[in-house]
Amino acid sequence: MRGKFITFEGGEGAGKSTQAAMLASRLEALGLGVVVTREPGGSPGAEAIRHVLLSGAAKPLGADVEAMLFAAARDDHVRCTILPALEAGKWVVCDRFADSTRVYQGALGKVDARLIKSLERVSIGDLVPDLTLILDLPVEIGLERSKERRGDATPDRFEAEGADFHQKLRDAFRAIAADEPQRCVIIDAGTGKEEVAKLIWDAVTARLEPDRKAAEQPAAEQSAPAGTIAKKLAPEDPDDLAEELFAPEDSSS
Ligand code: T5A
Repeated sequence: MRGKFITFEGGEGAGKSTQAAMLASRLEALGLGVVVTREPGGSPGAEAIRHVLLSGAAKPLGADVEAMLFAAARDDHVRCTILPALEAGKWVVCDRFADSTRVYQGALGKVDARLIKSLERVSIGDLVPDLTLILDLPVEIGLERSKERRGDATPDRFEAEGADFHQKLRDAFRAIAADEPQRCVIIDAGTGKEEVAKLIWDAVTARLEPDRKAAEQPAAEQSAPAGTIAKKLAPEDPDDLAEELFAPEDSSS
């Protein structure tokens, strides 16, 4: 039985990584096999492209080229990580996906909609998330959270943009949710982690019935094999998600 594909979207500091980890733990507790992943990144090739994009190295090349690089990363991620996991019956929980390109490069970067569409067709084909959770909160709260988490580190390519940019991001994500209500649910992410997690769980259970799917799943699929990324997470420390999942490989080996 094919797994389900859930994506998290929203602005900076909305709590996507935190909630992706919390949701994965909850799905795993039902006995479902779960893979948590992220974009840009989520596969070795895509992680290499992530560095180019978030360092700002590609910014001088323009928004079209950045959109192509996000699509190249997505192509590798879909082929190497997402599709194999779904075909193995696992649930894939992904921190950002194609809506981020529509919003950051399309709505904000003014990349032509036809190019965005073509890149989507090449990189994801007919893969559409079963559910997209759009974490929505006032811009100033999200930026404050990002700042706190970053500490003394330099803001990345997109965190460094101004408040007006982030407000437009918020509006663009809300517009996608309004256009595609069958796929997207807006989640009020401005409250505490547990309250947000409850809203998310309510949406996931209403739309995807994980309890029923876990009961139907063959026993062989129920315990995810080693390598399921979410297995590495302790439910109480979702903030360590990125560090745990995507630590750079040892270049000496
Ligand atoms: N991008 C990405 C594009 O331009 N195009 C694309 O196609 C794609 C895929 C990715 C960047 O790339 C851009 C968008 C991004 O700018 P990233 O480092 O992966 O960069 O950054 P983000 O996805 O923006 O992730 P962030 O880490 O900034 O935000 P999250 O994941 O939404 O937030 P999270 O969970 O890390 O939480 C941030 C802090 O807030 C706290 C957490 O503990 C953490 O400290 N927090 C809360 N505090 C209070 N209450 C809550 N409810 C909280 N939830 C979390």
